[in-house]
Amino acid sequence: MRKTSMQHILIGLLAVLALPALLHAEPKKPNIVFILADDLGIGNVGCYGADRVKTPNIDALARGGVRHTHAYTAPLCGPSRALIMTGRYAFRTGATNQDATGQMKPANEKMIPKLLKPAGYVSSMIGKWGQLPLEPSDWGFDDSFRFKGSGVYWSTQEKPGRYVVNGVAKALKEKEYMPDLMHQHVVDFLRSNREKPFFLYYSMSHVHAEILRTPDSAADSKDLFADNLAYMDKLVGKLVAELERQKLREKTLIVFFGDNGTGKAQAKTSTIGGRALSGEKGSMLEGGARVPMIVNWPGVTPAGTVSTGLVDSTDFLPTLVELAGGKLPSGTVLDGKSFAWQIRGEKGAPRESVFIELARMWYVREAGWKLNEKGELFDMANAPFEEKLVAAGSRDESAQAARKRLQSTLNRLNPAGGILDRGDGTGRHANKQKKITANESPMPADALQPEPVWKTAGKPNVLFIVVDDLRPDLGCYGNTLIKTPNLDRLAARGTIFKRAYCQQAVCSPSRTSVMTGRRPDATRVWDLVTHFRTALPDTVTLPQHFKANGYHAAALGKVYHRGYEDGRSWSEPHWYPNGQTVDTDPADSTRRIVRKYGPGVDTKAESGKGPAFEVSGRKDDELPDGFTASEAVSRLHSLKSRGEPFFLAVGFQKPHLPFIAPKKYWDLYDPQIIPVPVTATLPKGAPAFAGHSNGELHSYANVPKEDPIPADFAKQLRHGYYACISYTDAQVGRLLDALEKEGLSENTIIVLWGDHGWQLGDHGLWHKHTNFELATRAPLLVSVPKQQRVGRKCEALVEFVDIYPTLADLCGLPAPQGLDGVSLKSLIEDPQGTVKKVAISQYPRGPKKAGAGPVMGYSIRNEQWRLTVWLNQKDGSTVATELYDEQNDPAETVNLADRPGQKALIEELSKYLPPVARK
Ligand SMILES: [Ca+2]
Ligand SMILES: [Ca+2]
Repeated sequence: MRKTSMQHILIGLLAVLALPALLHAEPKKPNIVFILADDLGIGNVGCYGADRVKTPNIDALARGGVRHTHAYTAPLCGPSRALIMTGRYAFRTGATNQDATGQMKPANEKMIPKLLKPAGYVSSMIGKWGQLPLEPSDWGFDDSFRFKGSGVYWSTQEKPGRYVVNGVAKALKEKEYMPDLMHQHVVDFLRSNREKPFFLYYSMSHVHAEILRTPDSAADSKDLFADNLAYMDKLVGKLVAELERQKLREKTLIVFFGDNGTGKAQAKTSTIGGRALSGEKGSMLEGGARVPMIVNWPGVTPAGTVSTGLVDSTDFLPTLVELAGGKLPSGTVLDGKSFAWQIRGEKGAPRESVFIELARMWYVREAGWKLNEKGELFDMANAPFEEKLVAAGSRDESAQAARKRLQSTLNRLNPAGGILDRGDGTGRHANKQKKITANESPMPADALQPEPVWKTAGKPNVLFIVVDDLRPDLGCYGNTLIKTPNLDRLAARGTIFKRAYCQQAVCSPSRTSVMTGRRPDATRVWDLVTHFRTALPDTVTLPQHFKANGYHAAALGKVYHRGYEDGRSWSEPHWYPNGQTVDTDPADSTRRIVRKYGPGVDTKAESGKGPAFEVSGRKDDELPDGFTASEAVSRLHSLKSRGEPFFLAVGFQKPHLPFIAPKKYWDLYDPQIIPVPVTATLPKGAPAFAGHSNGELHSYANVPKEDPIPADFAKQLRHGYYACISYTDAQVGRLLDALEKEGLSENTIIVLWGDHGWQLGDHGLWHKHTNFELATRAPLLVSVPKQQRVGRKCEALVEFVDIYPTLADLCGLPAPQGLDGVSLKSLIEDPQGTVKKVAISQYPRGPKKAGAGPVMGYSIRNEQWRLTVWLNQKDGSTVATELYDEQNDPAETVNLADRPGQKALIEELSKYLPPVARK
């Protein structure tokens, strides 16, 4: 029957009237119920096409809301939950593995409930809380019911079913089913908070192993896993029914999410359309990270839609905070991107890629491709069932374009520049047998070792290796592209000082500082033309101190800056790979030099007049560092038979310019996957003289004369730098092999350091010569025979002036007077400790560059900040100030010194400024 025109008018009028009313009725702040299922993959949910099971209640949520097909999170419980709760990636929070999540602190991280509280929300955490640290209340939850461990169901399980309700510890009684107790607490919470907006984080036991019978299981059940899925689904249904009963359903947003993919035991049989997924829980494959996700807010989310857009579990925090009308934390990097627009049924753009990290593995995934930390590209067209590795040299244009896009995303995120995993590489609990207490490092207990060498009789030898211009681009420092198996081998038997800083980022001042244990202002070596004996004629150098205490001290290759050798340091003339031996008159500080020549290799190509790089056709030993390694191997053999302890210093020249390495080391790298700098300009607001004009690089014959260095040439330089590091790594490997062969490993301390950092086009700069983080931070590895904690990364701030007192301490030599550093022995014993509050570096600039002065830039680095103050060396006045937030801006893109509110911080850090050194 045709409607009358009056009916039409009425309907139209009602619609007009109803529209604002509806808008008004629409709750501004939804209640939020976040259901997190444990180890539930997409192959376990009916509406995702799961073959094995029916999940009618979850499917009903999908029918009434949005089902997401491409939602991702970390493939293990703890790291995944950290992402959800903080909205930040693991390399920022440190939550890289199941134990490391425990290191997050409320001072550094804000979780969702804390951000919802100012918007008037009351929050409850019900269920599994592991492996998040502290109590839920420490992170902003007002109410909590938490159980210990995972997969807790019955009191008969091996692990006791303890749980804590708002601080009161309880034990699961016989016949009590933990999921039912949790549901009851959910009901209680809803009933008592129905008037306020609330956030309920419902972290289910299901369906984490151990898979046991449920209260509904038939006595002869053939598929307990299906029973558990059905019970979980039933609990979801009961929760929805309770919301309806409380008349809360229309005002409540439900998010249903899985914390990681299906566990290994169930993965093969959790098929979709008869096919198993690629990978499972804990893997870096689709089956690890791709999880079910349904969002349902009646009347708001467009019902029955399927979204194929990417969602990253860091997105929940900004999304929920936006919906709640809360405020996001400032001064911290959030990785999540709000999809609140999608929940409201509005237009918006989904994120372009997701980032997944576990242990030291990671990948970035976009719609059709994924690229991992090893530079492997996968075609994901047949995901989640198949992931096809694309050959490294593939000329397929879309693959090449994808590689470029994804690599640039990885470069921007720069996970290797953040907090790196210190676990065993699996991301799992490091040692299940070992009980971890709050004060203990959650690291594996090393095998019981005998007493460290410094506690035993006899003097250990010292192998002292210095590598020229080596920045911490090493595997053991978290660079996943570089191939440094031997340096990593050394690191695995020692301590990795992750935050070691040189005192001045150029050869002679830095080396002099290490060898004398004094800062550049004491040695007055700030350049390449001054000998430290000028200012400190009688100083006792590090090897000299060892020599005086019964050691045989010898030097091979570049240890001091070339031409500034020191005869008093060594027991024999200083050997160089070009066949020269150099001795200076030990009684005479004017450096009268005695030179002798023996057989050597040609080092002419090393001068600044040849090309900046060369793919060399020579063998390892036909280049200087290989020749030096051979000499060192034969010296170790002869030193062993001397019957006195030795201090053998070995200096390697590469990766100093020019980048000459045998071809096989170049062949280790596809130049396309070597990262480009995060930033190619000076920090915003930095004085121009904080940088330089790349003079050292331009001194090589084939280098374009203008800055910036063209991209293709820069790529070759970076390739050459990597090739040279791997070449030097191989030479270090020969020394380690020789120590073993000679039976010296058990009584030789090994120290390896790079003399300063290096800029590989970062800030538009090449080489060193600045006060920036990349120039001042350098590798420092110390290995002591029988040290108890090996392979540990020590995050404590240390300085190169500490090397001298450390070695003296480790070898039981008397502590020399007047050194500027401190012993790091305590950090070798306990890498979690600290020895100093700041590390200080410096760099001078002449009056021409600085425009006033000359000036000395002193750079103070503490845990988070780098303050650099440039002082006029004539009158001590401040010429410029730089302040960088190394935590939130590790690439140093913005000088914050002039920002309001930094005055107190600058004053605090300025307390560590030394008096300016007058020229
Ligand atoms: Ca899990
Ligand atoms: Ca150097």
